[in-house]
Amino acid sequence: MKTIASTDHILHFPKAELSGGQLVRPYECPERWDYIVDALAAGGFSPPLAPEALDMTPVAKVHGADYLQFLASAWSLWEAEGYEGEALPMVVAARRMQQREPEHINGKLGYFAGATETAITATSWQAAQSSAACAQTAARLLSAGETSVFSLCRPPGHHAGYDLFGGYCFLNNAAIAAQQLRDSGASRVAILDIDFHHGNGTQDIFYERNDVLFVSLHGNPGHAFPYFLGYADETGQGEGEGYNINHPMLPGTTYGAWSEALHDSLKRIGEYMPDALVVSLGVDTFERDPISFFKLTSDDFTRCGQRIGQQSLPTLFVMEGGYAVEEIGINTRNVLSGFLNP
Ligand code: 5XA
Ligand code: ZN
Repeated sequence: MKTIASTDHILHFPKAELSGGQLVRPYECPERWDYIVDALAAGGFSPPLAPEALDMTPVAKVHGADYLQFLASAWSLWEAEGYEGEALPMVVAARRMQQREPEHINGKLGYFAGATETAITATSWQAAQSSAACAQTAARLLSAGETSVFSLCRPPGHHAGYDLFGGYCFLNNAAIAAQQLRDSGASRVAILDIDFHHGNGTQDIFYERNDVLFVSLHGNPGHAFPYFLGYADETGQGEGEGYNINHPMLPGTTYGAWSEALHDSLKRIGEYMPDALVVSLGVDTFERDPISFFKLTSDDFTRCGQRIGQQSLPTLFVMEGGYAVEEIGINTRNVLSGFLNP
């Protein structure tokens, strides 16, 4: 299995994340990438390949033009105000307020924010584009005949909606990969999101489409980020009705219950008969993850990978979350090794 990764990931490393009422060192930190690269090398995986240049065509099909313009210009607008810190949203476009993009950067940040913990730095946009390029290159390889590819994306993507950033995400890498696969001839693409957090951005992007099936296993939004999306009764809309499936689960969920949801998800994916599967791979379901509440063990990740491998579908893994940094490498490798040895 080839890995696509960009050293540009280091360009996104905010000093601060707003968490628990404090500015803390971000959980989503560059060492996560290093631990994964090292674990893959130790496991005999081939060295990562750099991505090709990002083609914005599929990006512009899953994100709004105003949003992309905001991401590209946010830092210079912030800097022009003379602010010394990193760009953080401090307001939200709440219920019964205007959904209209303001001119001032503080207004723009609030308008496009899906959450307030995620800072934008001078080089975040470059890192986000390179991360998306990894997913796109991996999708191209899959279309060209590779049976599986791992896209080591950082920053992650599954909370990035059509016109929303947050949850450490700017561009939705999995959605861009799925769109790239569609544009390269796949009739149907399934996205299986096994990150602890609901992939609200991915759901948002494909909610009214039936050419991309979205299935997510995640912490119940009544108890877990992103809090406002991810319930089981969100099933899609219009042509997309029946093509959005959520499996929210409660605190303390272990592999037994989780794997039943995985089994159901893969059954539905099998019935959909996709030409390709994109897996939003987060390992923050791990029992010692600092910001999550599922109880999967490192061995469970191998079982999970094996179960996905049994589908025998062309599969693209896109890295999402996982914050038990010292174990992120082994847990990620276990999923990929399990997949290769189903
Ligand atoms: O999958 N998403 C994450 O791991 C980010 C959660 C951000 C919580 N503030
Ligand atoms: Zn997550």
